[in-house]
Amino acid sequence: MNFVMEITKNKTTIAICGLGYVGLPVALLFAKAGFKVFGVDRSEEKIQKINQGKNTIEGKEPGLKELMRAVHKQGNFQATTDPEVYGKADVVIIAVETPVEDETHEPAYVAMRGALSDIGKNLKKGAMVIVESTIAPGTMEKVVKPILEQESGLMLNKGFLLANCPERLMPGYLLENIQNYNRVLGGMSKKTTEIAKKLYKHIVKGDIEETTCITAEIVKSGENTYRDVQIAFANEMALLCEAMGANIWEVRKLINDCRKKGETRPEALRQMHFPGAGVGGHCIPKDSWLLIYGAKDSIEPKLIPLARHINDFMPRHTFHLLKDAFSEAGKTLEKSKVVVLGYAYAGNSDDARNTPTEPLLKSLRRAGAEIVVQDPFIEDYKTPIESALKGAQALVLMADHDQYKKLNLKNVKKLMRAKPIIVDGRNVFDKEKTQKLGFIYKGIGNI
Ligand code: SAJ
Repeated sequence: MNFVMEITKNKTTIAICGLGYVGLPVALLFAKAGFKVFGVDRSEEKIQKINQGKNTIEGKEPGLKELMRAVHKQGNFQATTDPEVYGKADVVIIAVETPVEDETHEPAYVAMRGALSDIGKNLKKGAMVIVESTIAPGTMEKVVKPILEQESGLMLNKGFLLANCPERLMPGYLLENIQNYNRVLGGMSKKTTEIAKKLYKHIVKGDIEETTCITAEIVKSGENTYRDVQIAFANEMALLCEAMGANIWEVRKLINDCRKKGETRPEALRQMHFPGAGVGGHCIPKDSWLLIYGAKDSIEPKLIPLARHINDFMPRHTFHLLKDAFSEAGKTLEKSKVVVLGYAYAGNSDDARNTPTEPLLKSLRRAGAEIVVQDPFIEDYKTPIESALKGAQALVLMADHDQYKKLNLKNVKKLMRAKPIIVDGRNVFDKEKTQKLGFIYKGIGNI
């Protein structure tokens, strides 16, 4: 079997399955490097825009528009909805979404299974398939391999090669991340890993760390689980500080400073993360569930699901702080105007996937508040901040956009009703200063 052993620009054809915030930049970088690249996506509208050289990724992505234009000029990248192009590819890279079910937290592989079926049906003998999507450990063995074998009639490592090279992208830094971050690469055979490494070396300047498939799957979901658990620790410390009358931000600084001087063992350092009004985004809330799903028949982890519940509790806790502030002000939440600053899941982002603001809004609606959401990055919520705040009894800060950090609180107070309330979900305002101005201030971990 003549496998795709030689990765050469003028010979190797690449097909990218899924032209989202992962697949499109990867396709463009391989095309820029000189490969013939096909991009496959289900959205006809997206395909048309891409084939006109238009960037379809939302938000500020340094260099992406220029790369799009350059590749469009080169003419070696074609987008299509037609899965038959997989039959022309020596390498197929899968970059489709892998969400988890809301209730069961099990992987929802609808897009992945559809992609694998399309690819399998058209797969060229001797081709290599690489999965970049974040998947539960064991998915390559139990889902990817069987579907490809069944649909293609080829056997793994006899008729096609298979590898996992998880993406490590952050919206806003896509091209920088792909080119500079280290990558973990796990092939289903040593040979596959070697060949795939040669391919990625054309677009990745960072280290490409070779390992097994299962290890690559665990590393990707594990590195985000690590972050979720760290954030949960910071959140629980914030709740403890509220209960004991301390300021989490002073506590956090003093803890993180505890070994800075002269410590040579990084593992001895403390790096408490930031407590806040919740954990949103496209990966942190789901990757923990993907990780533990991989071992669901063997063990039931305790810490990781608990960390998820602590982080998911924080929007509710933010609502509790608001209720406490209303009692202190002697006002009722019902029918009072409450302004929520920030719908995006993170500061200076226009991404609202799994935003913690949504569960907060649910609590506010249930309490009968008159709600105004303001967010300079989100189309539906671009109300000018002054008109949003006019006549408000309370503001709840949920995303630390730069615009909110520049707010003149003296003016804010003039706009709001008597005994104005600030609930600070991201430590943007100074508690003492806001209290001096006459606000009732409640910050996460600093009340
Ligand atoms: N958050 C906290 N406290 C923290 C850090 C984050 O409450 O200390 C909250 C944020 O407000 C947000 C959510 O968690 O709601 C996620 O924030 P994030 O900074 O983790 O941003 P993401 O979701 O874009 O995570 C990505 C991840 N990158 C990849 O999956 C390739 C993650 O691994 C990175 O560590 C993270 O970016 C990053 O460093 O910014």
